[in-house]
Amino acid sequence: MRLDVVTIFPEYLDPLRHALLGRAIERGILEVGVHNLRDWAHDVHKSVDDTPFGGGPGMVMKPEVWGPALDDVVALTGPAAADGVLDSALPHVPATVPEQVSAQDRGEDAAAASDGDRRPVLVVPTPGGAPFTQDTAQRWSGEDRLVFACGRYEGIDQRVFDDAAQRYRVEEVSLGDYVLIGGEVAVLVMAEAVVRLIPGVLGNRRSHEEDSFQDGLLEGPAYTKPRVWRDLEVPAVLTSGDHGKVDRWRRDQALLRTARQRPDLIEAARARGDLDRQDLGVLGE
Ligand code: 6GU
Repeated sequence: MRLDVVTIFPEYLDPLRHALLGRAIERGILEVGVHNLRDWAHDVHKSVDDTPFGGGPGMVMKPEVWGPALDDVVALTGPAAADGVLDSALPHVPATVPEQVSAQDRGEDAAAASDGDRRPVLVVPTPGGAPFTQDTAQRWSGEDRLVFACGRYEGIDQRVFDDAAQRYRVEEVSLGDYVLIGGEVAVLVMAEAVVRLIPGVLGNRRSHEEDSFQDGLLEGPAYTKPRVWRDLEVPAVLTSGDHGKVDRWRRDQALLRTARQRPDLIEAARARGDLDRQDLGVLGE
C-alpha cells in the first residue's frame, strides 16, 4: 500500500516513520509520501488560504493551490515526484516477502474488492465527515493507494472535492464529535488503524481477529503473571486449564464491559441477532 499526505505541516507526520508503521515501511509492505502544500503555492508569500465568500471568521484554503497538488499527488508528478518516500526510523531489518492473502481470505466482499474502480481513495479528515470506524479501517486496508488531504483553518474550498471526484473516490471522515485544529493528528490515527490490518504487518495473524470491535463487542480485561499481586488474585477460571470455560468467561466479560461502556453496541449486536440466549442471560443478571 502507498499512503500520501498533503499538509502544511509535513513534520507533524514524522511519527509515521516509527514503530509498527516504520517496520512496515522497512519491510516493503508500506510506502509513505508526505507533501508540503506550499510547494504548490503561486505567490512569494506561499499563501494557501484566503477570506471566505459570504464573510465570517477564519480563512478558507485556496482551490488554485489544492487542485494542482492533488493532480500531482495522484500522478506522482511535479513537486510530488520529487518528494521522497519516508525512510523508516528503525534500524534495518532484512526484507521479508509478506504472505499473500486474497481479498476473500480477508473476509472482504468479493464484489467490493474487485469492482474495478482503481481510483485512489481521497480521505478528507473533517469533523463534518462520516464516522471513521473499524469497518472503515478494514475496507481501506485492502486499497493500493490512500491520499489524505489535511485542511486547516475553516476548511478547503468545496470545489476542490467536487473536482477531485473525477480522479479520486472522495471520503470525508471524522474521528468523533470534537474539533481538532487540523487533520494531521487524525491522519496518524487512521494510518495506524489501517496499516495494522494489512496482512503481514502484525506478527501474529490472529492478534486482530480478537480485537475490540472486530465482533462488535469491546474486549474484556487481561491478566499475566504473577497469579497474586498486591493481594489481588487473577480470576481462577483463567488458571483452571478449561479452555471452554475460559472462552465463556471472556465472552461474559466482553458483554458486561460493552454493556457498561457502550450500551449502543449491545443494542446493535442484539439487532443483528449476534446475541444468543446465554449472552442475553448474562446481560440480564
Ligand atoms: Cl478527522 N479532522 C479534524 N480536523 N477534526 C476532527 C476530526 C478530523 N475528527 C474529529 N474532529
